[in-house]
Amino acid sequence: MNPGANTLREIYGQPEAWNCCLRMLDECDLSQLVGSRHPRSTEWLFVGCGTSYYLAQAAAASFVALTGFPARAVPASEILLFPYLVIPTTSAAIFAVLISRSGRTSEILETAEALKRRNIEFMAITCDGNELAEISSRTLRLPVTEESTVMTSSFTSMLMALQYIAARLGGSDGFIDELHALPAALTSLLPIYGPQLEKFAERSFDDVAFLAQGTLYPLASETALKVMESSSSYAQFFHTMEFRHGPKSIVSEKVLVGALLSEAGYAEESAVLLEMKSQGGCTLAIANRISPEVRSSADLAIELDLSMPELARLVIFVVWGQLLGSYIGLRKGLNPDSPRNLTRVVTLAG
Ligand code: F1P
Repeated sequence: MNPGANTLREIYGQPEAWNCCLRMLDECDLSQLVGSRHPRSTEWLFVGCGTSYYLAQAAAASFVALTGFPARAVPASEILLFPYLVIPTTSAAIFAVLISRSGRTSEILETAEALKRRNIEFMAITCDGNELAEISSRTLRLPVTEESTVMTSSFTSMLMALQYIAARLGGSDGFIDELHALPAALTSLLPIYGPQLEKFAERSFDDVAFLAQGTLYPLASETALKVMESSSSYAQFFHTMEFRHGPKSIVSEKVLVGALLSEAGYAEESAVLLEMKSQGGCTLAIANRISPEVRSSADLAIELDLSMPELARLVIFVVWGQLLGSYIGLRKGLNPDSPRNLTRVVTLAG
């Protein structure tokens, strides 16, 4: 099989994967999963490792935005190593959401056991099921099959499903209609920007940084992780405005600065990207609408031009980093399907 064939098939297959998940969610009795654990009376705590941790962050932010109640995200290791910081003895009731494509990551399985010991209820969301589905009495298993080591369609599908649940709890049926428009939206964007990213990936960089704020920040984190995993390149992520407070000293013509630009913060965030271009960096802008100034300055501009609200199109923001990572990996002669030093599941010996 050609290097990267699985990863690319899974990235380009996301519209179909999302359609399958939406069909399943429309049929699903979500009250069975969530029970009486409404965010009004219970703090939702999203937990994952690696890509699933950034997914947890994006889900928590979506949850806050859609329900108006607080929610947090932590890596599973924090619950295991520093439980008193994550769940202090006086904390209010907690409902945890354990996120794992494989359902086999040992930190997640140990977290499930630790929560059980403390009588903290949780639900699981997974693609493969495995041991996590056995431990958890409330499991949402999505119809997504991924062969690649790196998580692409599993990330976007699980995030979309958690947004779906948040919208149900928040009473935003209109938001669920917006999610149904995602597969067609991505189908029309992929043939435009896929080839442009493949061409863009011919350039080589010494350093890569992705920037975003608000609900887009976890997507910038995942974008950087995809570039690291799929191309064995070092990539960092920052809150966009924080990049000015020191990190910008890395900028040169061999540095790629990519920005996922929000609507609310467009003026301030795009000013950072323009500044990095003026300091000699190579820039990539991803936004729903791109202003003429950013378009003429950026080395690549990806304009989504979608009518749905920003929160509903979060998953579309990460697809370009998935492609960029894979295409850089291929250009470097690597196989993005099985990146160096990585395994599909991380299990730590006890
Ligand atoms: C999460 C994860 C991935 C990473 C690697 C190992 O797994 O850490 O983020 O790319 O392949 O697994 P999971 O708990 O979601 O299965």
